[in-house]
Amino acid sequence: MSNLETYLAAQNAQPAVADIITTITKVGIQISDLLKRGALADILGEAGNQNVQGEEQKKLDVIANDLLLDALSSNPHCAGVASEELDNATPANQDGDVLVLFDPLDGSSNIDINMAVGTIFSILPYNNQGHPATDEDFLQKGTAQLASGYILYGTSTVMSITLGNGVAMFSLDPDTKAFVQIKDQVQISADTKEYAINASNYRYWLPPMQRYIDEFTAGKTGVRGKDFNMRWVAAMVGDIHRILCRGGIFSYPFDTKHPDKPGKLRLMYEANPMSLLIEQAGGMSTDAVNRILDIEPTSIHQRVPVVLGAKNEVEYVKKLHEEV
Ligand code: AFP
Repeated sequence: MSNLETYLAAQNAQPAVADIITTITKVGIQISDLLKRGALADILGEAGNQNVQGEEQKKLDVIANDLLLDALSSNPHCAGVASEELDNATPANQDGDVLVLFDPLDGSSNIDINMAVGTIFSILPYNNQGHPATDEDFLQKGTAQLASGYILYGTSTVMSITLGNGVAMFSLDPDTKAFVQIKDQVQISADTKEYAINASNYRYWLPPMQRYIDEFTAGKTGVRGKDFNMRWVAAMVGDIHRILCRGGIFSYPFDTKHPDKPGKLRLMYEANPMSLLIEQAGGMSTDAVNRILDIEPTSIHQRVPVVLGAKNEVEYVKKLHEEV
């Protein structure tokens, strides 16, 4: 099995993209080691402050964010970083060729209960060399991404990446600290019997989404004529990894719970990088109607509804929403 470096070389990855991914994996190994020690490394619990989204930060949110920020800022290819945890983008080397966006620790509520969490990243071209990067430089559509991926800290540490030519999966060898390739050209089936959604929000959803899930729960006795299974990791990284491994559909749909927020997930740190992976694996990703990767961002912390995974299911959700 080849390792990450061999894969990046075989893909003819741009030097900047390859170097940035390597930097991110080095931090991923540090985070993975910290998580393994858990309470013994004093990384559990609250940090005692809120992030820009008004969410309580966990100690590990802050640690992971600082590790990534430090490592990427000193990478000469990196012109700037934007993090889910920081109010504004941080400029780095103004002659750098790429911008990096990340959710340092996705699924923070899982940290203290020893469940799966992850790091999500997205790499964009930098088009404003010679000037310090600003928030505006990051406002590029998902289609502009040069690469995206995630590192999942689960029972083992795995990483999925795409450079726009399919999805490859790697597993961290804890002895050699190398990411070893375990899958190439990952593909998602167009149909599925498994769905992921936080159904406690049912009453806040739009009628088409309520109807869609009603059809699932009716199982064999309903219009779909088959039984479905439900899984929810509460860390998007975990749900997307499951879908890349065995298929499925995931949604954090539009809801009226917080009228000022059209969805829970962040376009730039979660929806775009995951949508690129899902599309590259033959799946589909929408906000229920529109392709996520075509959304023109208006702010770096923008939120969007998300419906992604098995192509035929995502098409069906779109049809239900368009019929209304
Ligand atoms: P954090 O970004 O606070 O870690 O939240 C994780 C997440 O954005 C996403 O990874 C999950 O799918 C979703 O939230 C879980 O949301 P619920 O708390 O509503 O289950």
